[in-house]
Amino acid sequence: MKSNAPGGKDFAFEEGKGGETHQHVPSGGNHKSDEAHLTTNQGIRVSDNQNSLKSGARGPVLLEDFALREKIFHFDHERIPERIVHARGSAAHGTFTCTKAIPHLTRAAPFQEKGKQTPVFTRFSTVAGGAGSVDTPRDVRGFAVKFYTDEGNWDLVGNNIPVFFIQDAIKFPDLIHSVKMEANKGYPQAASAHDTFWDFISLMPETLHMIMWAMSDRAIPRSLRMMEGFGIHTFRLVDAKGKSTFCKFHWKPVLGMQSTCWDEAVKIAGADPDYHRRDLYESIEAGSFPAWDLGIQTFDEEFAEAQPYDVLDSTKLIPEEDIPVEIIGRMELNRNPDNFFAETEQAAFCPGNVVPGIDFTADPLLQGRLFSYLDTQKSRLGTTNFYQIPINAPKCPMHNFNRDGLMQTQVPTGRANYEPNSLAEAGEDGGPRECPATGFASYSAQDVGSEAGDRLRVRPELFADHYSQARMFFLSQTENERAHIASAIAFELSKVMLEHVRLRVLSRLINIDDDLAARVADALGMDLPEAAPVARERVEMKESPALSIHKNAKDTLDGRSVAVLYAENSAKKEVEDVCKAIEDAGGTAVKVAPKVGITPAADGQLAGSPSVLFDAVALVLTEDDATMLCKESAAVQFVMDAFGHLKAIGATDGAKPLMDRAGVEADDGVTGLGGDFVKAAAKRFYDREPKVRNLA
Ligand code: HDE
Repeated sequence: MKSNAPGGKDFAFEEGKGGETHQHVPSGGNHKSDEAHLTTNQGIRVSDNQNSLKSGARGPVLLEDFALREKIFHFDHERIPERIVHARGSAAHGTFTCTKAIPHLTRAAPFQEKGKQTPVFTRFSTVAGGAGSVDTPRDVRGFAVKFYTDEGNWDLVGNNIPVFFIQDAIKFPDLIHSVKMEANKGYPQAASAHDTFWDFISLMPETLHMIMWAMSDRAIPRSLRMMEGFGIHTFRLVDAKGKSTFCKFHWKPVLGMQSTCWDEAVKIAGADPDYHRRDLYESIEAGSFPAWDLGIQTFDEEFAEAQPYDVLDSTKLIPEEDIPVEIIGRMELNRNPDNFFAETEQAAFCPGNVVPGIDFTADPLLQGRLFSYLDTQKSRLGTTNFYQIPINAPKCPMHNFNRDGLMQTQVPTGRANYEPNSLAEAGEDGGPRECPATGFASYSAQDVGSEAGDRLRVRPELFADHYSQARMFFLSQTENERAHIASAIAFELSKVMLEHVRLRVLSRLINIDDDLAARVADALGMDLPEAAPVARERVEMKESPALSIHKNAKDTLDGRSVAVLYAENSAKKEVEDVCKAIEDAGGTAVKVAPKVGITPAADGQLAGSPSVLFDAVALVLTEDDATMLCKESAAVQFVMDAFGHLKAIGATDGAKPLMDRAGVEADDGVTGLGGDFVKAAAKRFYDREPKVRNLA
């Protein structure tokens, strides 16, 4: 009998009973506990989970089969609407530990004592793609943290870029409509390189600062563990006496920042669409817990008033060189969700969830978000009771008189469902009661520069400066990083079929930097148009080295993985030695060979393990094997890509034919297999870039 089940048993037929008309009782009742019994949702034990109930062996299926009906009915309704943005995401549980108490700034529970721990749940996401899209498109990444504090849930719902595209929430639906797949075509998926996005961008110059970031390497991170996070808006910290301090939140990755090359990101999308999700999951399973330091930039009204930008404008940042980031804690993600749907998918983040000690400002983007997230959860999760889903429920006591509603899972007892009441059943004082002394009290003063006034649909004056910070960002990058921005814009615009849109973008780029505009125009083969008129003159801002990834890169093998390519004739010891050296230096060695079953056994087969999935490669090959692999395109591409993506290549002498075939040229990143290689593997070789890419 043909087998289709683990252990060689075919569950659809009962063996030894000689005929398909018999009902089958699977696995022979050897389960002891009640939990082992498969039941319906009503708790009725299921006798056969392989065959529906039929009238005769070949007869019609009977409608009375409630086990079948229930199973299919439930399956049919398994999906819920995906998030309108940030649909594709990966999350983990963890702990936030306060490393520097700041009670002088805020009474927020997580920051009261050094060493204080607060559980968190953190979800990372791409923005534009659907839930099933790939992990590595050019896109902003969401960075949302739910702190289950002693005084309620605080959601810090940020991104990996410190500024946003728009200044006012009223433009958000327009922005998202423009970037999502085009309304008539249903494509492109998870890509900003198309007409409608750039049409919108070119008509809305306030987007240009963030465009510089989105076209930079920030938007193609190597790993979720290697990117920064930002709360973006200016928030308020409020101390126990009610004193308020403005605050911007920052997350700094302990592994350092790192990005991929664009060509690499594109290839990863095919080789492993789950690249970031897998990396997050596997690192936690391996006990190598991703971590970020939480930092704050704090300032007062006097500072705010003195800046050439408005601190309530989410398209502007505060340079770290002006207000240094003060580290106050560390978040470690140390537990994967048990169930993706129940936790990651149902997690409902709301920027409106703040706790005593944290408050909002009048940033018009933030204010709009306060409505949107609550509203969207109702649409996604179907009920106002979504806060009762375990991942969303606070871990501190929660009592109120909100009642009933769809999918109510709590069973409040007694008659007292209003406040005040004087029924003894609800506690001696008829509680729960409001708590003026310790409850959340909104900060009462106005924000800097804002005054009660006429009802106007206008923006503050400084919001009209769209170019100063875009220029500051561009000029703060290294030469290579600037070239990446120019090529990314040229690439995106090359996918824009409307010439007038391309021209309009170019006319705006001139206002950021002449050289940038000229490079993009040249890459497109277009003439530069006149500069677009500006709403407000640019001011020259100092460069901010903190904005560059390359200037702040950390050379480390921590969290990085190195492929060791070998073949049938490779010396086993050489393979094992290089793997050990990599592991000793804190990296992960992954053995790759044309055949997985050779000795030592490989972790991955060459064709399915391209070098784009690794941070560096070691080639442990004999000359014969290397010559044989010259005829294997996967092997040639493996080496060519490692070189083209600026990775270290450590090689035996025998690997030379393959390296020659792949066009590898000597440089500091091309080494033997000793200590030099392990050192080189901890970084990328940007000096090599002009050899493999046009940086003009
Ligand atoms: Fe969001 N955003 N957003 N956003 N956003 C959502 O809420 C919205 C904005 C961000 O992992 C939605 O639960 C508006 C800025 C993240 O579940 C929705 C505006 C920042 C996530 C929504 C913004 C973000 C979302 C969709 C302009 C960075 C994923 C699903 C006023 C500070 C959270 C959902 C997760 C998700 C609305 C702008 C970050 C529709 C109206 C600025 C990380 O409510």
